[in-house]
Amino acid sequence: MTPFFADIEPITYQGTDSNAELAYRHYNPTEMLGDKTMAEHLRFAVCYWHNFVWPGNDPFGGQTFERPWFDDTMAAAKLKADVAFEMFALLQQPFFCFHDFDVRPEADTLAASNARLDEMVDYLLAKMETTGTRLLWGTANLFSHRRYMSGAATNPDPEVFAYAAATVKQCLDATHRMGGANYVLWGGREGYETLLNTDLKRELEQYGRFLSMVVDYKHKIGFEGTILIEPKPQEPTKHQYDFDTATVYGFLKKFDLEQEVKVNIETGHAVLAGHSFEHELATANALGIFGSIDANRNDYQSGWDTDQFPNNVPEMTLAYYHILAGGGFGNGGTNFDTKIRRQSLEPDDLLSGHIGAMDTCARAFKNAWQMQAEGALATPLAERYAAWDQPWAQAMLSENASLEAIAAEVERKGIDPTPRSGRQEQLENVVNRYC
Ligand code: XLS
Ligand code: NI
Ligand code: NI
Repeated sequence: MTPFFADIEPITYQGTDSNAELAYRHYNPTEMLGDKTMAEHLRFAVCYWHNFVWPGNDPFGGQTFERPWFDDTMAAAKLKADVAFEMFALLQQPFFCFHDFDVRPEADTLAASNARLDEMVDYLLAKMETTGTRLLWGTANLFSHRRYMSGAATNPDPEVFAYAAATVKQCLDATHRMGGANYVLWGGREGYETLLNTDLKRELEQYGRFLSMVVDYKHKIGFEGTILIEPKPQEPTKHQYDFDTATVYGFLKKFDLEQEVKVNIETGHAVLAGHSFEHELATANALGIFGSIDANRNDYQSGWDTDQFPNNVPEMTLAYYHILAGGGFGNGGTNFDTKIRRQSLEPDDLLSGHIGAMDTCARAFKNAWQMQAEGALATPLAERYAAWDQPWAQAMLSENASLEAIAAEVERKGIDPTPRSGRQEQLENVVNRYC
């Protein structure tokens, strides 16, 4: 054990009557809902980067956290891994996620960086073995280093494209070796700052080719996890190509990848795109590309991607409602791509953030489960569309239908629609009853 978390005991479920700081009040990992435990339904993951790599900087100030592993050596990387897995053991969440950049210091050449990653993967694998923590997804950081300032796959310089491709190959190998359930691509710099220097068509072609090669490679090595794109409209670039779920779908369709790639939807990114979280989830369900979530919220006043822990039960209830409506998580899960505030200096602040988030999600999930079981929204929804079950209505959607035939039918039947209430307020009240 490292001294970092000192004598803090593993976090346990203590029920809603508990006043303990470090306890779950709603997340009871072994509680059954249907034929699965809450742990199996929610598939919580802790992210490596915000918790153990981010130094607490913001655009106006630098590091606020003092961590003994903040150093560019392999010894520091191993200490960081020790502390990370100690936190995973304390929280007892089943999964974690990481970027290559989070777990190994970068070396002078790509080959040397790769060797360091390999060494760290061995180190992490041993820890996964002892703690039982699994990998929800791995990913490559193709946005922090200055070589990526004009993009990775969409860079005007083919050398950067090549470097990024080699890096993703390495990270896919690592994710595969660690039994990852998914592999994520978040295109932080795949976008542009100004159209004055950007050939949009060319960059999208490059991106399409890149992603096709990622999918080919996944099949070559026999990786059975899901490839996920994480949509985000902007930040860091002014405009990102993976703007939102619908945009990603159009892109996948163009490159024949819509059966191969799904989306990892982040609460705060949905809001940045001018949507709600549930809009993005429902869209992904409708298009058949739902994969996984990053459950971190934004500050809704500042409008930035502040990566805060989820704390809004009604918002998460509707999110899980749509996830359940789509059949729940397959390979996906609930990742906390979250960071404590830069003034939250203490080790136990890291724990409090996750405990609150897991309790929020557990409450929300139970609400959603109940809503689903009782058909609270599904029954009125089915009623709203029930008239479409009539044969003449179905016929209008068949391939034989035509505008002329429908026009004749309107005249023959004297069709004259009667407007019906959408019942929005009643439905909002229904949701509130469950929250
Ligand atoms: C940034 C993204 C990032 C991805 C992983 O906004 O959310 O953290 O999840 O690269
Ligand atoms: Ni984000
Ligand atoms: Ni994210």
